[in-house]
Amino acid sequence: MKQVKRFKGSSMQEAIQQVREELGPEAIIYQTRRLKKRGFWWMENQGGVEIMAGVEEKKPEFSSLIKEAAKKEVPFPDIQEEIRLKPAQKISNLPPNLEKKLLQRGVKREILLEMGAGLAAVDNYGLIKEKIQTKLPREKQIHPGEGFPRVVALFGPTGTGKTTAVAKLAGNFGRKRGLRVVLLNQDTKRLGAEEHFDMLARELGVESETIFSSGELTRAIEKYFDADLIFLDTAGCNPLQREELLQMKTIIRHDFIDERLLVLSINTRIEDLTDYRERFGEIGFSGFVFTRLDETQALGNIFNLVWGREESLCYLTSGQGVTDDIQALQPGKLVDEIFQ
Ligand SMILES: Nc1nc2c(ncn2[C@@H]2O[C@H](COP(=O)(O)OP(=O)(O)OP(=O)(O)O)[C@@H](O)[C@H]2O)c(=O)[nH]1
Ligand SMILES: [Mg+2]
Repeated sequence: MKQVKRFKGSSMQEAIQQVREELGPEAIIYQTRRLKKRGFWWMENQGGVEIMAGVEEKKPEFSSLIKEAAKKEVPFPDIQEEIRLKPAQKISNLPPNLEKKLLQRGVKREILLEMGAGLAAVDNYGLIKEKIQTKLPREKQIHPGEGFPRVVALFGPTGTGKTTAVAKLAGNFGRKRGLRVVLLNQDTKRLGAEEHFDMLARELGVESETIFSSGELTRAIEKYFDADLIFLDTAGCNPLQREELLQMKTIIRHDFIDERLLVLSINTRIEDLTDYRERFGEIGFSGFVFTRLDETQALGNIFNLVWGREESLCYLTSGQGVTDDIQALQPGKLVDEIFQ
């Protein structure tokens, strides 16, 4: 350890000798300095020397450290035990196992808090399920018009499965239930969209038409006034482009449209999904179609998007097939699925 010593009035030789007497013959002199005589005579500073000296601490040899360590048996910490003993970082009032499952399925923390808020400590799983269900949309189907066709438009970001969902709905109401269904297509933007649409309609055995303006939409709806259902497929819309959103609004807000369904692919980042919901919300919609349920475990995104909201229609698709894999959301089943 180094230390600095001052020797007033001493010569350098005297001071070094004194250091060696104090610290022993192995003392190392690191630095020396002569102190100048300064100040007035009554001040004590009479010059001298300042020495920085010290004795090197002997470090034990590395090999002896190892030998020493080998003598002591120090067990590794039991990590599993630590994890188990860590205080549970619970977020909500929900039972810990259920909360863990919901988190794993992607339910957001704020929704968990709300889910837990209405629960009592004595609630069993049955009661919890019932309470959660009340905040989800009730099972509701698109119903055909009476005397007039019911017009249902699907819209949303590009590639989310709008055309596929329109075909699935047409297949369900047309071929399966024997209703008169007409398909309208507003997508003239994407290459081959019209041909693809016509081909789907032929395959499903329903009439179809492409429209280029809201005036044409009016005329088409009037033309098929005796149909039960008209499904309108729209071009993919980037909600971050204000212009595109406004153009979509002029079509979607058409007076003759009864239901406006926002089509979202459920395996999208929840931040983007929430953002889309808000941006397309400016246009206004009455329900959702969530697609690609077959490609994700993150059913929690459905909870995140519909929890406590008013839109009541909600369809789920789970495959590329055009005639199957679409059903109305059944809140009981969704909760069962997520509780499993
Ligand atoms: N796995 C799976 N694939 C789907 C589902 N729905 C649609 N797809 C597929 O997603 C792709 C895009 O589907 P489209 O129906 O063309 O999507 P879109 O929203 O009409 O696309 P744009 O008109 O270009 O905006 C196709 O390959 C579909 O087969 C689904 O529920 N599950
Ligand atoms: Mg399409």
